[in-house]
Amino acid sequence: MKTQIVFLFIVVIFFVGGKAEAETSDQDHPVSFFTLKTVMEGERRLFVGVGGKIDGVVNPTLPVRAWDVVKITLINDDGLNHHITLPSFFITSEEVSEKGSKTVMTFVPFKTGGYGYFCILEGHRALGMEGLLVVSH
Ligand SMILES: [Cu+2]
Repeated sequence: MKTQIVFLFIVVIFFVGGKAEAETSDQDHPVSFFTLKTVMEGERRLFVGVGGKIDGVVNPTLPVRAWDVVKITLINDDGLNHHITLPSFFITSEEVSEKGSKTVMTFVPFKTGGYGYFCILEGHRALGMEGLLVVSH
C-alpha cells in the first residue's frame, strides 16, 4: 500500500513537472505550426496548405524564423504513399500511405535562406510536389 502511494506521488510529480517544463520551453522557443495535405490532381502531385495563411495554397511557401521550432503536419488526402523531406535540415517525415493518415515532422531551422521541401517518392517531386521553406532572422 505504502509503495503504491509513493509510486503515485512520483507519477504526479512527473506529470506536473513535465507540463511546467513544456510551457516554459514554448515561451523560450516559439513554435511554428503548418499543416499540408497531399493532393492528386490529374497527373500532378501536390502539397496543399491547410488552415491559417496557407489554407488552400498549392505547395505553399512556409515562412519561419531561424531557431524556432517548426512542426509540419502532413495529412494523406489522396491514398498514395508520400514522405516529405527537407534535405537542408537532414529531416524526412515518416511515410503516410493511407488516406486520412498523418505524421508530424519537427525540426529547428538553424540557418537562414530558402530551402526546398519535397516528396521523396519516385517521381512525385517532378510531378509537382515541392515547395519552399524560407528562414529569416
Ligand atoms: Cu508523394
